[in-house]
Amino acid sequence: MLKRLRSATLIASAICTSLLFGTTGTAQAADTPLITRFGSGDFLAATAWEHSNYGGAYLQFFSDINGCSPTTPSHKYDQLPQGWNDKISSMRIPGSLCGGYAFDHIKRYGPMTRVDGNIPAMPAGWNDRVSSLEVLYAWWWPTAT
Ligand SMILES: [Ca+2]
Repeated sequence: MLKRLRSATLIASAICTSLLFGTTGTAQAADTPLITRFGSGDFLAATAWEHSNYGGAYLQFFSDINGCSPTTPSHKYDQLPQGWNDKISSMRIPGSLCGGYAFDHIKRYGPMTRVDGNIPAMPAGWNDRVSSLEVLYAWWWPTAT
């Protein structure tokens, strides 16, 4: 009986080990998938990367609203998906009429920095700092307080 229990434990631990190696071998860290789609809608408002020069895992911000204009609401992201807080190192804001404001804190609060077009490296002091984002008509200021 004891012998049987031992072998059952061995088999169970072998299965656990292979499962562990299986997941870590095929994906990146479990909390950071390579591509994360965030927000509803079909329109891409921004993309952010884990590393500078658009490297590593990336996060796509989707929106129900197409582009930016003085008459359309801005694209607001009050927080980032799990694993992305204080992690962004490069960004792209598509559309010449769109401008981005990246904030230090959630709910578009605290210090902010402007991010327009292609940003292969975040502005000085902003690497691994962004916690929320607003993309809006490039000539407007954000609505955050
Ligand atoms: Ca932050």
